[in-house]
Amino acid sequence: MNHLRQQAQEILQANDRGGFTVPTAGLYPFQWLWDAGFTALGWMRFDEQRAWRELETLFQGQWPNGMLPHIVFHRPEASYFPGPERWGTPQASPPTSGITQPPVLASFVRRMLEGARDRALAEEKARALYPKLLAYHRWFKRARDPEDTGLMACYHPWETGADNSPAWDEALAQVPVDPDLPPYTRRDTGHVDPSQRPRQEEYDRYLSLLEVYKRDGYDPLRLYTQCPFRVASLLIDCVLHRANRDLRALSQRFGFGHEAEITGWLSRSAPAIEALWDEQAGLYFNRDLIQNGPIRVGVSASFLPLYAGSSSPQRAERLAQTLRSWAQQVRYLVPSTDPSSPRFEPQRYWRGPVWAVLNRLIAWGLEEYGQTELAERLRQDTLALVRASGFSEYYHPRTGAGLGGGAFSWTAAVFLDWAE
Ligand code: 2M8
Repeated sequence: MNHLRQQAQEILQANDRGGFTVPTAGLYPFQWLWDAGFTALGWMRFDEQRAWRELETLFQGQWPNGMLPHIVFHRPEASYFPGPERWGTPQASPPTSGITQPPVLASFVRRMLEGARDRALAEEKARALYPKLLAYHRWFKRARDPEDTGLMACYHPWETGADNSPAWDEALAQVPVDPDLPPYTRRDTGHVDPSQRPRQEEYDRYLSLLEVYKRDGYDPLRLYTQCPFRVASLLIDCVLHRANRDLRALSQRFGFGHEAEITGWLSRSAPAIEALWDEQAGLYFNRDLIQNGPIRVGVSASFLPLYAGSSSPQRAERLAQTLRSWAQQVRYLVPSTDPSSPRFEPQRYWRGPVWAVLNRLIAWGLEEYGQTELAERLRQDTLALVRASGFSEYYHPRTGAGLGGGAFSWTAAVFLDWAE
């Protein structure tokens, strides 16, 4: 295992661009929000100073309204599309995208603080990050849940982190392809076999949504009623619920005094997440906010209420049963889509492959509900995939083949954080 640890460290070092870590060279040459969070957990295992720096650099891209964008374009790079020109956001220095991503950061800052060897450094860094995290979470509540429903509106499949998940098929199909869509050339399929990437009709709609944002001046409240793609995503809502619990703990620890405000948010999000439960399916479903109904396809995020901590022990037990039934159909957990779904595609990105980061989040949840055997199974499966196929972006749940980009930062980071 030691040589793999060594290799994982070397991947982070090779992907380091001076203060930020690219997910992988070529395919993703900038800093991504939730990748930065996982990557910081990996850096913590061998260079704590550098781990904190990852997050500080990410927050250089925070918008004045508190929004933390999903990509920070620290310096120009032609190997990725869409770059800053296509996003056309008001944010210039550094340029950024105009949407967010699963807000793992407050939880990871707390975790980094609690596991730090250099306590003084960790206290100083976490205390300094706290107001920025609070501004980000306040933005979520204000901009994405103005009616106080407890669920956040997401405006793009990219925001959910699980871009081409079959959960978004119908909602995305309702997005009209812009008749004046400026021509573009995809770069992703030049790096990765197209059979492992989203389809062209999805990309046309991903890009059409950018034209909507630009026309609407990136006004979040206008988009709240006008955006042709609006979903409540378990990845955003469960990660945010957990992050708010951790933000509240940080507020208390440092004496910032925001506990009552954060408790108010939590008292709305917990029942709203639980309302996504489907008794017959034995898991949670995402929700289409335009059609106002559940999206009935099981995905790996369907287990995340365990990570949020909103589930009852009974529901947690039922979720564990559902996960065991998935395990009958694949060799490696957790496939990103229910393997019995007709939409399951075991090699295509978020439509079937296993992702180390999802395994990590789900396992945290399982552990907290006392499902230690299943949590250990997820850990062992993740380590086995790395041993068999290296540090890939994602893996085939039946063959274990490595898919997507290689020498991948968040896979290396999860390995460093999780291997003994
Ligand atoms: C993938 O998404 C980007 C867009 O954000 C892309 O395909 O261009 C997703 O897997 C996302 O969750 C991840 O953060 C990003 C970088 O690893 O790649």
